[in-house]
Amino acid sequence: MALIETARDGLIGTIVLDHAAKRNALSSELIGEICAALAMFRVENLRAVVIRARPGVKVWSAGFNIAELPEGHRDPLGWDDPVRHLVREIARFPMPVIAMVEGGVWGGACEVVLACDIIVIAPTASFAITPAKLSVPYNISGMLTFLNAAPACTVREMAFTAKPVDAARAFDLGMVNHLVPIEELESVTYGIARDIVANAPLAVSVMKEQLRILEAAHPVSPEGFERLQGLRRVVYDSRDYQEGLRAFKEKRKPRFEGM
Ligand code: YXS
Repeated sequence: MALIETARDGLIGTIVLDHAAKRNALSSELIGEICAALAMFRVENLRAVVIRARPGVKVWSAGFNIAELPEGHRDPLGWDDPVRHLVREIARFPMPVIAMVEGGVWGGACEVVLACDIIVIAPTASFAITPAKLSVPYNISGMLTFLNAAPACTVREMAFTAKPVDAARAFDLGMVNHLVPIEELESVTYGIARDIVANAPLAVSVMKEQLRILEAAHPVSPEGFERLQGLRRVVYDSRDYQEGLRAFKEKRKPRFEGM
C-alpha cells in the first residue's frame, strides 16, 4: 500500500499513516487504504487494531484533503464522503480500534481519532476542530462524534475558535484515555491492545456494538433533521465556503463576508 503500512503482531494489527509529504491529509486514496486494511484485519480475525503515524511526526493528520472538497452548491461532507466512510468503518469494526497519537490532529482527522475506541497520546498531540477556519458546514453525525467525546462547552469553544487543544487539556477534559511520555507511547498502547486480545472476543465485540448503538441514540424529529440539513446548506451554498477553499489553495488568509 502506498500511503499506509500495515503490520501484525499476534492478534494485534497496526495501520501506520505514511504520507508525510501531505501531512497524512485524509485523501480518498489514503482512506481507501485504511478501509482496505481494516477489511483485511476483519477477515484475519484480529482482535485489536492500532492506528498511528510514523514516530516523531509533527502532524498526525492534517484532516480532510481540502483539494477534494467540492467547489460549491454540493454537500462537501455528505453520507458518502471518505471521512464518513472511515468513521463508520472504525465504529463498525468488530474489535476495538486504538488511536496512538503524537503531533497535531486537524479537522476531519480529529473526528477520526475521537471515533476510535481508545486514545493514547503523547505530550506533542493536539486536537483542532477546524470547519470555522475554512467555512465548512460540518456534518451532523460528525458533530455527534465530537459531542460524545468532549463536554458540550469544550466542543463549542473548539468549533468556534478552531484553536488546537493541547495534550494536557485533552486529557484533563477526558477526551483521551492516556497521556504518556513519548518513550512510553508504544508500550502503553500495545499493553492495552494485549489486555484486550487476552479477553473474550465475543463479549468485547458485543459491548463495542452496544456502546455504538447507545451513543448514537439521539432521536431527532423529521423537522429537526431537515432544519439541521438546511442550516448546513446555508454554509455550503455560500461565497464564504468557496473563499475558504480558494484561500487554502492560494496559501493566504481567507476574507470571509458572512454570506
Ligand atoms: O504545497 P504542497 O503540495 O507541499 O502541500 C502542502 C499542503 O498543501 C498539504 N496539506 C494539505 N493538503 C490537503 N488537505 C489538507 N488538509 C492539507 N494539509 C496540508 O501538505 C503539504 C505540506 O503542508 P504545509 O507546508 O502547510 O506543512 P506544515 O508542516 O508547515 O503545516 C502543517 C499544518 C497541518 C499546520 C498545515 O499544513 C495546515 O494548516 N493544514 C491544514 C489544516 C486544516 O485546516 N485542516 C482541516 C482540513 S478540512 C477538514 O478536515 C474538514 C473538512 S473541517 O475543517 O470541516 O473539519
